Amino acid sequence: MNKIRIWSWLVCLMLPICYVQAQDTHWQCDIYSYQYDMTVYPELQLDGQTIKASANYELAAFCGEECRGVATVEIIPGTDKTYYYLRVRSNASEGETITFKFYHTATRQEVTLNESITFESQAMQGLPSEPYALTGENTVMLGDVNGDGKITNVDFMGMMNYLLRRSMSFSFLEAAADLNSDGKITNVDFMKLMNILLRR
Ligand SMILES: [Ca+2]
Ligand SMILES: [Ca+2]
Repeated sequence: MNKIRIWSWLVCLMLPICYVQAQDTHWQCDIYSYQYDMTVYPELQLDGQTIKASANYELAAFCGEECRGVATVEIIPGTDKTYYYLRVRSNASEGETITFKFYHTATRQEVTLNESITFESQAMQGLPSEPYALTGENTVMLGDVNGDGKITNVDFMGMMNYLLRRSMSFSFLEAAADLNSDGKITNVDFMKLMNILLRR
């Protein structure tokens, strides 16, 4: 009896957690609706530059318009290196065409990537050490942290205020501020932005 009670409690506790996790991502895939899966270790390359795997860029797999998997961001133990891990689902053991998109959390844009693969149950595309490149165009103008389509002194002040943790009058686009695409906003990005403005 006690065991049943403990399990009931655990289930009650777990349900809200599962619900919250499902809401955390832009796209969702009902993994229990599919019989087969394959694994992709993708790497996002925008305008020829590798983007560090992070929650700022959500990667997902599609068959037509149906989401077939959302990548998680994994960390290589003992390092600050991250990689995407994507389980792709299907109800056909092979043959479906799988395409990919990324969602940019700062600008809320969905962008379709250039590559597609053919689904094959239990297959693996790429490795954490040798990821499969998914290429596309960056929709963010790096340095344009207020998102008005130009790089001006307003962006410079915005960047400075962000680094000094001061408040500002516009919503700060973190992805546009990461000018060296290392997933962090630091003085290095600030110097890069300053160089862009000084070159004008
Ligand atoms: Ca701007
Ligand atoms: Ca950076």
